[in-house]
Amino acid sequence: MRCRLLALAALGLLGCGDDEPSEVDGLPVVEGAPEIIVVGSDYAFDPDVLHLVAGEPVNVVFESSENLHNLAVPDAGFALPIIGEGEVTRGALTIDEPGTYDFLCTVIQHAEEGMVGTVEVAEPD
Ligand SMILES: [Cu+2]
Repeated sequence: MRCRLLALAALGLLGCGDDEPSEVDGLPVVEGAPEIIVVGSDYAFDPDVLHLVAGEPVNVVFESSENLHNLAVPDAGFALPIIGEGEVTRGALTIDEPGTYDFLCTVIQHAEEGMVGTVEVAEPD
């Protein structure tokens, strides 16, 4: 796609198209850990079940496809920043105890509207 605002884009004033989400500083990531990509929208997560192995980090990559959202696992002390449409943020999530954990969007009323999911943490082999 051609971009008529290339000069402005080059100055960093405007994005050029919407092919690449813009990165927002998140949490530290673990080099080489598997990635789980989760997309937040009004008002759902896709996927809404994340599979981890106890003690093994995954890099959670969270994108917003519309409006302001984040992804938090309160019982793991994990919360990515709230991002806007077309943005992406990431951070490593490690949970040491096998079990089932809730994740949610912490923007007011979003969890109530359906932005909830489950982290399934399996026993290591
Ligand atoms: Cu939300």
